[in-house]
Amino acid sequence: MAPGSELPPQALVERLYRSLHFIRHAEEEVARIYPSDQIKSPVHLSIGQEAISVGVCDALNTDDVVGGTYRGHAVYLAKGGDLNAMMAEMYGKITGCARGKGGSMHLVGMDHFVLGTSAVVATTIPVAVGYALALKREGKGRVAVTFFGDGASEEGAFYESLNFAALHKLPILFVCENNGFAIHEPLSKRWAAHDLCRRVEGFGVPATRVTDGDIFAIRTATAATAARMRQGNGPELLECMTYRWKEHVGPNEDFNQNYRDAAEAAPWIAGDQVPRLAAMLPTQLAAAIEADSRVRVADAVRFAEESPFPTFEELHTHVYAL
Ligand SMILES: Cc1ncc(C[n+]2csc(CCOP(=O)(O)OP(=O)(O)O)c2C)c(N)n1
Repeated sequence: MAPGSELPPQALVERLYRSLHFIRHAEEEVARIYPSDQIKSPVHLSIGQEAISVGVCDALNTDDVVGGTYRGHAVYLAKGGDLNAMMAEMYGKITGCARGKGGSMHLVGMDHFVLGTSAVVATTIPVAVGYALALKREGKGRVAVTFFGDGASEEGAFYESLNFAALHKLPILFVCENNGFAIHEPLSKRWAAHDLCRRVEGFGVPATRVTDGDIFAIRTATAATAARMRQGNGPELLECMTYRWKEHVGPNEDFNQNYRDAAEAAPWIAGDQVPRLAAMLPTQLAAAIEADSRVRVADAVRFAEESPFPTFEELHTHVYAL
């Protein structure tokens, strides 16, 4: 928030904090449980990046559509995806959102308009663009949002999607979660030109950058862009600078891996939106929200533990859609 700007209303802070804390705590529990080998799939944690999903999804309508990536826990939950089904999916249980066949990287929740996610970088971008085409034809003013990383923005599928969406004025918001790394490769070794927004504007797609992870700025930018898209103005891009706190895949820190160091993370940790929002709320209210998250996450872990594995016959079901 700009200095001197008005404090946001408490109801908004409360809603954002409820979602942020819930997602942070759910992923911290995933990280804690992971070494026990009960979670049967690799996990790409969003810890440190959650404010993007929460800020964007809070500005959307319930029936707007979002698509994410293998680092998709935060988007899935921020849009209202069911934590029980997500946790069970990671445990490989039949009650999982993909019937235990997809794991952490293949979350789906169409009850809440969450498109399926995928392990293959950038592949979900054109899928969301296709959905945006359907929404435009439907004509009810709904919008689609596709979340992806800076690495995905290097793929041809991204540029083809931008061009197609711009040409057909599709109601899709491209949200780049720019955490500066594709696995261990920093942007400095990958991009000749560092201004993603300018590159995207060359396709006729207006672009906005949020540099500091401010959840209110992300939400405000999304609300403005969604309003323009609902009026038929075509796609836009939001580039959110952010930082991944954990290793690329797995529950640990990796500042000893010689590709980045903890000093780089320090300003992002200092600007963490979770304690920032907690400090804006009355202490008792923040504590009640945190207690509620803990109960919901503990319930989901129990649900996953107690659910059965798929039977052998399940191997042959839901493999192809005919
Ligand atoms: C098409 C494709 N190429 C390469 C990979 C291997 N790979 C997995 S994650 C990843 C990095 C992607 O980085 P980014 O898009 O910035 O997302 P982040 O992991 O930082 O969220 C790569 C190269 C893949 N899964 N799919």
